[in-house]
Amino acid sequence: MFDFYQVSDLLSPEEREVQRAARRFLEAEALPHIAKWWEEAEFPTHLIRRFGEMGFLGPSLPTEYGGLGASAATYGVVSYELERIDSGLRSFCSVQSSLVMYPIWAYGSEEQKRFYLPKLARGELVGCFGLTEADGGSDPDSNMKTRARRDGDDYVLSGSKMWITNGNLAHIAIIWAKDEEGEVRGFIVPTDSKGFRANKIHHKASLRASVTSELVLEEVRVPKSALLPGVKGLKGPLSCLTQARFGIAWGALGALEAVYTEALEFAKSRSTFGAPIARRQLVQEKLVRMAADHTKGLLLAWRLAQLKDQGKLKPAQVSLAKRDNVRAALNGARAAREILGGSGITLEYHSIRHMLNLETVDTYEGTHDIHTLILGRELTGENALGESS
Ligand code: TGC
Ligand code: FAD
Repeated sequence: MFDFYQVSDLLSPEEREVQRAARRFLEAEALPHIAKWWEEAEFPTHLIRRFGEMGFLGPSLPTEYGGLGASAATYGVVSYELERIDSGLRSFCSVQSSLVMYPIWAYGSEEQKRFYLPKLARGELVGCFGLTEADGGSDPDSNMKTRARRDGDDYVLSGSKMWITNGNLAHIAIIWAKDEEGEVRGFIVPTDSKGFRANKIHHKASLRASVTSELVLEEVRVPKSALLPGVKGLKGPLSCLTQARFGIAWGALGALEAVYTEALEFAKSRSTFGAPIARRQLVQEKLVRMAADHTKGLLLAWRLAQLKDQGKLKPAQVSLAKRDNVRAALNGARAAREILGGSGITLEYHSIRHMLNLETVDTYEGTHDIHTLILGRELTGENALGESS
């Protein structure tokens, strides 16, 4: 494991053991097959229950609801190990843990928590999170056309969602819609409801080992007990994004470790002009940049986990870590691909797969530039996002 500043010494023995166990499991069960799954645009559904057994699904939630009551860093190291194999595996677990289990835990009724959370933790049920719509995901408030109309004891949902991870795998969808007062509300919608349709998005050149879908809701009727009663307004979905972005800040570094170690090994064994390319200053500069970014990113992620456990975490701090760690991983993957030369364009090596995946990771959960503007607003008090924000 690459850990230049021994950040793992800052983890508890339990956190280190979770990380070791996750690495052992994923190296045995996923690493040998990931290139094939990615090439064939296949998500390994047979691993979902195994992820549950390993405690990858909602580890931070209390044990009474099926979680492990684990620390923030535990969720972090699990995300790291998953994304060290592929961003698509981390995405599956991010959505299930942070975007489906978290809102049910934070905003659900006791009945909803007891019914859904243990099944989601075991991987018996899969969820997805529908916030983004086709007209501009960066501004989910102004662009939200999905509506929830009250009709007696029911709500009737109409609209569509775009780019939804796990959409075609999910048994339930957390759908964010505006009610008749124009307030954003969250609903737990069974995907076998009449009028609900998921259309798989094909021809992706990124995150291919992950299912991405369009969701269509045509007058989908759900009982009022499907409403998440504990939150109103955009802060509902945005608070879920804070949880997921925290995991991504760790996860991206797993991908960066994978491409760095691959490029380092290649550079040591590849000789041109009478010496290994690892002896060349231009190659060393790229490797040093990757190692430095990984080291700084890990310290950032670890400190963020402490702040999270202490209840002091600010969303803008998460924006900084998501923005910088993902861009560092993307730049590292591009450099690793370059060090590998022609070999770097094939799926025999991992770097180009990580590089292409990280293009999505740089875009979802708030694009790089949106996080820049969130941080700019935090630092200056001036809003450069635009008129409606
Ligand atoms: P703004 O005025 O900033 O905020 C509205 C209310 O929300 C609160 N808030 C937050 N709360 C918790 N966590 C956060 N990160 C929060 N950010 C804001 C805020 O305090 C306010 O509360 P209140 O009580 O005053 O009402 O709203 P805005 O319209 O100006 O928002 C702008 C912006 C840019 C921050 C927001 O729209 C944004 O984050 N846009 C990016 C959208 C995004 O990230 N979408 C991701 C969709 S899900 C996804 O990509 C899943 S990929 C999963 C995978 O496969 O891994
Ligand atoms: P837009 O918002 O249209 O942005 C286009 C470009 O304009 C970007 O470069 C952006 O940075 C820039 N831009 C936008 N506004 C500004 C501004 N004010 N100033 C400067 N530049 C600006 N969403 C979900 O709800 N659930 C999911 O599970 C989910 N999974 C996803 C999986 C994949 C594979 C992908 C690709 C996306 C997923 N998303 C999901 C959606 C994702 O969150 C959005 O793609 C993202 O928020 C950006 O929205 P957009 O694609 O509509 O781009």
